[in-house]
Amino acid sequence: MNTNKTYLEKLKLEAANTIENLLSAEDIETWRINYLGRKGKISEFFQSFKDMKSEERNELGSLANNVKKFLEELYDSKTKSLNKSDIQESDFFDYSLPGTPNSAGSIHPTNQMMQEICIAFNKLGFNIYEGPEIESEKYAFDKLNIPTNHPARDIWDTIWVKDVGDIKSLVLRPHTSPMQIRIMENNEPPIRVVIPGKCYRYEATDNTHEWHFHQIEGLVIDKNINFSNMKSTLFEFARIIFGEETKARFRCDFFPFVEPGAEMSINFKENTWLELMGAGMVHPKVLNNVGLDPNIYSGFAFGLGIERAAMIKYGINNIRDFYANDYQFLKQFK
Ligand code: FA5
Repeated sequence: MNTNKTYLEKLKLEAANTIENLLSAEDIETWRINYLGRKGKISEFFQSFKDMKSEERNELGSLANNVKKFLEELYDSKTKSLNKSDIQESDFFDYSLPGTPNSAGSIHPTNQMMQEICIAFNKLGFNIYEGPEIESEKYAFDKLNIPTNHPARDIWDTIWVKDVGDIKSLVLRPHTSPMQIRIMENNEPPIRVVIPGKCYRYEATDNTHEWHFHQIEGLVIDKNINFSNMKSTLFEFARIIFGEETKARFRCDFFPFVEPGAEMSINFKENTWLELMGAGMVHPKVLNNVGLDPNIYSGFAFGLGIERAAMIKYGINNIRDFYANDYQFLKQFK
């Protein structure tokens, strides 16, 4: 081995040139082992001293120590600059990468169901109306043949709105049926309408009951409308929404504003029946209350739960899922 100064200068130059082009931590470590490691070139150089005269050894030793120190400093500064550029690399934005799409919002499943039901009834010849969520007692109960102190008022656990200026007896509507009256007061038969909207009840929640939920009211008034017209319309609606094979059943029920009254349930999830709506032939007293002659006109009305329809359609067991704002639940309806 050449142990003279020239060799040492060459070694220093070669090491400095090599490290300059290294980019990875692994390559720099290999460089360190190669030049500064226990069996590296600087160590080898020191090993070769043992055969030298002491004068020459002192001189070259001092030179070799300087080179070693120089290479160690090179190594330190290269490692530091590599760490810095690592950070910069991770900060670097690659514009060629595919973007992450923004997660756009979507229509709430209740509103999707509401739209679907409105479209179905629209195809069956119904017009769509909307009405106020705060109602007067007159429309929510009195004109629907439910006078004050009538026990039937207990069916609708009502949330009363107090002290709105001078107007008393306002309620958050417990059902959409007040709109039957408003429509009949303002339109001549034939009438064929549906009215979707939000309802509020002062009642405990469970899997099929919420304290606020949505209904769609339906009303048909004309000459010669009978119970069969109602059944066939509602069966047809059920087939459109839930499929051709849908099983629906009618059972007697009581509502003061219809006679006879019924409830319609739909079969879902292997022999489970869920009540979807109340319905019936509009009561002659209600027709009288809006100035229609029950001897000329007849009609049917119904009020169906929109969340209940979605529960049946999508096999949802708990109505409270609709209001929990759980993203995992909601994103299924995108
Ligand atoms: C009524 O509200 C009547 N106005 C319906 C009606 C209209 C009958 C026209 C006759 C003629 P009921 O309280 O049963 O009836 O409610 C009707 C439907 O709304 C129920 O079948 C159910 O689908 C839904 N519903 C009622 N209460 C709740 C509740 N707390 N949470 C969720 N859905 C409900």
